[in-house]
Amino acid sequence: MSIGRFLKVALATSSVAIAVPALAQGPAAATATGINRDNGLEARRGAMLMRVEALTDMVLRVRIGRDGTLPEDASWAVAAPLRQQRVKVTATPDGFRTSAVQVRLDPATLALTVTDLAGKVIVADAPSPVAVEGRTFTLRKALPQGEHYFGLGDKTGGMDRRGKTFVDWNTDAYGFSPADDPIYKSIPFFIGVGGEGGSWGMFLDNSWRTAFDFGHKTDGVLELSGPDGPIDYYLIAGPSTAEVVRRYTDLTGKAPLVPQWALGYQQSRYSYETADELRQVAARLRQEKVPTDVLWLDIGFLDKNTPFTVNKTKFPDLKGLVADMRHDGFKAVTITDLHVGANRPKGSYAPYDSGMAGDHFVKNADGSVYVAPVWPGPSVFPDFTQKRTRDWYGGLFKEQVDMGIAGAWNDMNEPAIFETPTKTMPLDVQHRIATDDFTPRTANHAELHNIYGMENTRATFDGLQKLAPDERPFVMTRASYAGGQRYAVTWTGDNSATWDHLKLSIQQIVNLGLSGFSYGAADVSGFAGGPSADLLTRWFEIGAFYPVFRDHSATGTPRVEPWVDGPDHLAIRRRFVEERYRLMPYLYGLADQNARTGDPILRPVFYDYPSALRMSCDQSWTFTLGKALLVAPPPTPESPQAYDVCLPQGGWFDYWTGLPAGTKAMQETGPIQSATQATGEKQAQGDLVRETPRLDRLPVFVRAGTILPRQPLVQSTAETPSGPLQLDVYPGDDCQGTLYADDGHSMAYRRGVLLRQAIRCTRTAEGIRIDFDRRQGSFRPWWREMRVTVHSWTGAGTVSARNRAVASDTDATAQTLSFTLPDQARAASVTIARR
Ligand code: MIG
Repeated sequence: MSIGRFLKVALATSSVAIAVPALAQGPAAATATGINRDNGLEARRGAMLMRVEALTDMVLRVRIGRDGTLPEDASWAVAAPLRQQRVKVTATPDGFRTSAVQVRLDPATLALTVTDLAGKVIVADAPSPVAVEGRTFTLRKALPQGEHYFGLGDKTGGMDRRGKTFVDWNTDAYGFSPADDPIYKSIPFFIGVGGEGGSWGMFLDNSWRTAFDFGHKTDGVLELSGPDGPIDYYLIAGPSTAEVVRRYTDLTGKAPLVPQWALGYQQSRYSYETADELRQVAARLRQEKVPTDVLWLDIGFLDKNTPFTVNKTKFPDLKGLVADMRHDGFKAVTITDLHVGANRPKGSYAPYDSGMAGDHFVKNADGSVYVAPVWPGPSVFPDFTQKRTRDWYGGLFKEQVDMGIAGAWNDMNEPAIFETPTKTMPLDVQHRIATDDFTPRTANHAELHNIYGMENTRATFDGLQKLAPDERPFVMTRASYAGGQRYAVTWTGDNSATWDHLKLSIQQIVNLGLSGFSYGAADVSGFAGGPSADLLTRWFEIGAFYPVFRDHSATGTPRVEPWVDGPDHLAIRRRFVEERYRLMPYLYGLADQNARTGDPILRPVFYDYPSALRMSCDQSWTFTLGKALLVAPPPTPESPQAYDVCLPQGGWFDYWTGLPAGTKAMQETGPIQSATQATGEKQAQGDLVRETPRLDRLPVFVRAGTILPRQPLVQSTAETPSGPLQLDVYPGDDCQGTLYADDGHSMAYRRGVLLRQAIRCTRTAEGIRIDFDRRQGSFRPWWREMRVTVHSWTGAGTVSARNRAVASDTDATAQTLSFTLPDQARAASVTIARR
C-alpha cells in the first residue's frame, strides 16, 4: 500500500504536524507527528503508523501498522465497500470532528479520545494505549466507573463482561461450565453501556487468538491483545445501544430473514437412529398436539458418521421419509460436519475423490494433505478460505436439496479434531487465502482458526442458495466469527441439564443478539446429563421465547421429548409451545425488523429501556422479546422464592390476564450492582410487581402502548390459521404495532411480495382511535378478518370504522372491548368511544 498517496491528501487540508520528543520506546521512536487528512488523521510514532478514518459520522476505523505501513486492507467480516466508506471531517487543532463526534489524538502517545460534540467522553484510551512487541500487540482503553460491557457473542460468565477476562479461540467445549472460556465462537465485538457519552461499540477485526480483559487484571483498564495479525478496529458511537448494534450490523451484515418454519418448535436428538424412530417421534408430536415445525437428523443417519452419506439400512428411503414429513408439516434439517472422510474405498465417496482431485483440502507444513481423526475416522478438511473450494463444497449439498431437506446443520467447525489435547488442528496447518479482496497467499491455521467455521457456513449458505435460488437458505452453526450472522443461525453448543445452564442460556442469547447473532438457541433440556421434570418444564417455558427453539440432547442421556414426564408436565410444556405459535405474527415481525435494522429479537431490557440498567431488581436474566414483551423468570429458579420484577416507566400489562400490571410504584429496594451505585445516579422510575414463582407460570408483561398481533393456534407454520388475525391493543404512550407477512419461505419478499403495515393507537377524549397505515407490498395474507381487543376498557363502547358502526362486546372482568373488522388493507381509522 502506498503511503505517498495518502500524504498528498493530508496536505490538502489545514494540516497540523506536531513534532514531539521521543518517548523511551527504543531507537526507532525518534519523532511523533499527527497529520490531518480529509477523512480523519494519521500519526507516526517511531516505526508505528496509525490512521483513524471516519467511515461515517458515527463509525471510526483505526488501523495501526507496526513497521510504517498499514496492515492489508482486507477483512473476513466487513465487505470492501463498507470498509471503504468515508465522510469528510473537519480538522481541529488536535484531531478532527464529524457531525457527531470529536476525535483527539495525542501524537506523543497515540492516545485517542472520542467525545460527543458537547465534549462528553464516549471512549478514551488508558495510559500506554498501544504497545507492540514483535508481532504481539496490546491496546488499552479506559473503563469508566459505572460503564458495563456486553457482547463477545455467547461467552459464559454472566451478562456483564466487566471485571472479567476472555479469550477468542474457537473451542469444542463439550460440557462447558457457566464460567469456562473460550468456547465455540469468536466475536471480537463488545458494547460499553452507561458511560457519560452514551453507548459505544468496539470491533477488533483480528482473526488470531485475541484476549479481552475488562478490568480484571488492572482495575479501570480494558486491555485487548493478540499475538499477531492486523491492529484494525472500529469504534462505533451510539448514543443508544440500539444505534450501536444497528451500525455494527451495517458493517458486518444483517442476518437474512429466516424461513418462517425456523421460528417454530424444533425437535432433535443425538440421534434419532432410524426412519421408524423419527416417524414415531413425528406421530407422537402430532398426537400429543405439540405444535412442531422441524425434526433434526444428527450424525446417526449417516453411514459411519460420514458427511454427505446416508445409512441405507437405517434410513432406506430418506427422500420418501422427508416427503412424508413435509406432508405432515415437518421440515427436516440434517447435520453436515465439515470434515470429509478419508478412508472410504476409492471411487465410492465423491466428496473425498472430487476434493482430492480439485486440491480442496488444507495441508501440513510439508505440503501433504492434513489428515486427522474425527467422526468418520481419518478425515480431511476443506480449505474454505478459497472461493473455489467453497463453491465446490456448496455443490455437495445437491443430493440433500434434491431430497427435500430444508436446512443444514454445520457442527464441529471450530474445527474439532479428536485424539489431540488441543482439540483442533496444529497451528502450522496451511490454508490458502484466495477470496474477496485479500491478496492471495498461504496462511497458518493460527491466523485462520477463528474464521474457519464461519467460512464453512458461508460455503454451505451460498451452496444452498445456488442449488435452490428461490428458497431462503437455513444453516445452523456451532462455531463462527464476527459477521457470521450473514450465513447461519447459531446455538450455544453442548450445554448441560442444570438450572445454571438454563439461566446462562438467556445471558448467552442476549449477548449473541447484541453481537449481531440475532438467531440464538440453546439446547432445550441441556445437551449433557438429564434434567429433572421441573427443569425440563421450565426450559420449555423459557425456550418458547428463544429466537430459535430447539429441544436437543446427547446420546446416552434420558429422553427429553415434551411428554417424557407425564401428562401434567406435558400440559404446561404444550401451553408454552402453543403460546409461541400464537405469537408467530409478532415473532415474524421481529425477524423482519431484525433483517432490516439488526435489532435483536431477544434483547436485554436496557436495549429499549436504558433506565433498566439502574433498576434495583435482580435482572440477571430478565429479557425482552422485541420492545413489547418483557419476560421475567425467577432469579433463582432452582429454589423459588418470591421476587420483584422492575418494570420500566410507562406502564405494563400482564400478558396472561391482559390486565394492567405493577400498580405498586417502584421503591428503592435492595442493593444494585456496586459499579452502578458508585455513579450516584438516581434509581429509575417505574413499576414494581411482586411474583411468587409457580412452575406452571412464567411472568410476561406487555408494554402499555403496544398493538400485539397474534394468530389462531396451528400445529405447524405449514398450516393456514383459521379465524381472524388477532390484534390486542394495550393503550399507552407511543402506541403502535407492525404487521409483517409473506409466503414464509421463498425469496419473493425481496421482490416486494410481502405485507408490512404499521398500526397506531391514540387515546382521545372519548376513548381511543386506531389508525391503520397504508400497507406496503403485494402479499395477500391468510386472514380475512381482524379481531381487535382493546384492553383496560371499562363500561360500554361504540366502535365506528369508515363512519359505520361496528358491533362490539365487552368483558368487565377482563376489562376489554372487542370487535371484528374486515382485513384493513388500506389506510383507515377506527374510533372507539365510551358510551
Ligand atoms: O462430538 O453430532 O454439539 O449438538 O448432537 C459430538 C453429535 C458431535 C456435537 C454437537 C451436538 C451433536 C453432536 N456433536
